[in-house]
Amino acid sequence: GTPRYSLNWESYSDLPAIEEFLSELAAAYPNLMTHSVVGQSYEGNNMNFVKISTGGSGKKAIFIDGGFHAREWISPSFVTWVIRELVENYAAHPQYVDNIDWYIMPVVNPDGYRYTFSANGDRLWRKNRRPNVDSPCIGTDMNRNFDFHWDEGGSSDLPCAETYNGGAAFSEIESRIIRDTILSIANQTAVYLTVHSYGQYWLTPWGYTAELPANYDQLYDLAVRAVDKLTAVYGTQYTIGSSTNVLYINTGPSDDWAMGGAGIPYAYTIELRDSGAFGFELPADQIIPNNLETWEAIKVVAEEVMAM
Ligand code: ING
Ligand code: ZN
Repeated sequence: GTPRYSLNWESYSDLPAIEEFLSELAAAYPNLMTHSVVGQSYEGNNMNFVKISTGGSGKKAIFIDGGFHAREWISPSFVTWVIRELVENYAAHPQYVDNIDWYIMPVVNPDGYRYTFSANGDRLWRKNRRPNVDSPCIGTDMNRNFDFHWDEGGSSDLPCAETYNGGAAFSEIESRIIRDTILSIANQTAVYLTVHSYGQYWLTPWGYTAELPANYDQLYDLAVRAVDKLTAVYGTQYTIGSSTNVLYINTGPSDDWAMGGAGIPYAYTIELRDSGAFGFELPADQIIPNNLETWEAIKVVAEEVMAM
């Protein structure tokens, strides 16, 4: 039938359309989904938070965020797809919501995201939008702003840099809201997923060292099984490994903090399509294929959490 809301995943949606989708879906499915606002960004945009649950206590949880980097439009587009799949398509696979609580923040850098949609903005903006003191340059890289081995390499102390670390850990209101939201459910959460683009990587911690986490074998094994199901859909190839070993040293990213700071057992950074042909400007006709294949991987993660 005709969707009640404005998202159709045939094009990319700005924050107001995403918020309308969240409100209308939560209103239509109050027994499955709650939508709340857990704070405001620097510019006063909402930090949206979704809980998908059938209630009860003692369930494990999966936390997912999207939109850390403004220009990575496929990220919120995929994360909203996961919400729709769990809620509107609940009856097709009720076990994922009956047995797991899902906590989801689809757009954690709303100021940056809106800036990439603005006629006066910049489609390729990465950081948030808070002006820096004593600098003409705006913004901090929120994925270098988390307090676990913060500023130990692979980030910049220069406000004009794309990987500016903010000058202090958790200097940014958006980072602090993400932190506090995760900490409020951390003891329940088995897996932290942060969704970026591009490159087709399924990354584990650590970013601060080439050494591997103590549970790397389990992290890697689950990633292999998830990516196998992803690849089976259209043949899309992903590279799996720790972010230092696959990409580069980086300190202050959210996945390192989720494991090392918040104590969540499994954390991954997923870098969605593509492998560079279009990069951040992934054509809209790839949204649905990207989302269909990546949802297969999420189901593997959910099955694993159900078996924990
Ligand atoms: N890439 C990530 C970045 O923040 C990354 C790479 C992955 C860093 C995992 C840290 C941890 O630089 C993109 N595309 O943002
Ligand atoms: Zn990113």
